[in-house]
Amino acid sequence: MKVLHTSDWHVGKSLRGNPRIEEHRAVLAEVAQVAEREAVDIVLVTGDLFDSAAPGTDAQQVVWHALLALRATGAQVVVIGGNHDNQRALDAFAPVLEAAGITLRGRLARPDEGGVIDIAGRDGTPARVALLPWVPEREAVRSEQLLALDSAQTSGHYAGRMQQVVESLTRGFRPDDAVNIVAAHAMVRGGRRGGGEREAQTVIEYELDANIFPASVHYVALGHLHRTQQLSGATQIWYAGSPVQVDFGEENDVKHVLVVEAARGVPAKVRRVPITSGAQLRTVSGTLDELEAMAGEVGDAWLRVSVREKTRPGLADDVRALLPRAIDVRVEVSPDARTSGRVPATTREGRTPHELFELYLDATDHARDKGLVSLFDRLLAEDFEDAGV
Ligand SMILES: [Mn+2]
Repeated sequence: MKVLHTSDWHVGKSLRGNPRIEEHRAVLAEVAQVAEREAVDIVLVTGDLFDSAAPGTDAQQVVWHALLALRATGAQVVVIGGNHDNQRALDAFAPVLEAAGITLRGRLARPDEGGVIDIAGRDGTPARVALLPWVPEREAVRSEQLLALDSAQTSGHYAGRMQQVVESLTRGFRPDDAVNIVAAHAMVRGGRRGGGEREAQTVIEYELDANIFPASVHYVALGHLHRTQQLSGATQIWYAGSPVQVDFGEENDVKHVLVVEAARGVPAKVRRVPITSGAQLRTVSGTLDELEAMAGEVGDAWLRVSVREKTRPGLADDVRALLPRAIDVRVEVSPDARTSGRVPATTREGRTPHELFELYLDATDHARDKGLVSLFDRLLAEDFEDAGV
């Protein structure tokens, strides 16, 4: 039996106001091509389909279309909610997708109420999948306990409750009966962050131990962290990671989906399949001349640019004219300016504001821009007028 595991799409995510919807469309089409080519039996999408709890209509169109395209490959499609998703909204929509043969579980359900599902592969091989969507802390721990416990106790409590949840979901698993799978959106200890995850929900309070997944499970499909990675434990435990670089913390990551080959009674084999349709995120630095020379080579990458020039008005615009995909432009402060950034008091004595402003520009490595100095003079004069001086 073949399973394709993908996660953390974050559709609707924009970068400093630049929409990435077309990128997502291309990336998810590539994921569907992999599912088709590999003729997988099951596609698992382990949460954070959307970047926000109130996704725009274009983001919704891309996600529903992608799920239907995956289903059209002949695979069974199973989806759980992540912390970025509106988990209740996913559940409200689930019956519609169910009619299309797609299982969508926004929130945790009891094992006998949809928390564990049985699926047959193309050749009739049975699979049993336990679904563990993101569980917010307030739902795992009763509110009065949250109030009465300190952070360390609450942390243990969350992990303890989640361990009970996993035990209850996997109680019926027998390694020889079926291919047993857990699909979870969770922070599991030992995982390395990508950088684009929501900080508050990767903290220690939410950390689960990898040992809560029993050896009777053939494969644990995790979502939440954006870097593709395997965790050590009693079985195969993997984060698929996001199929696009979600944030600059992920700029050196290769993005993947995972193709898992599993059979009853033997350990699963996991293979990474790179997904390359997304634009790269890159950090570059240099003088304007050096940046101009890079323009051909950076292609369609989104850029964080550090420019090595004296600060002056319009510098960022000049960088964007050379590199239109520069979404973040910073001026690199030279070591000289950093150490001599202050004008000594003796030099300041007896100077006019105009002279002091010029000294400040020199000392902080700014160009002595005539326009800027005269703007300073004008503002200073206005200020005196307003004050009735
Ligand atoms: Mn997440």
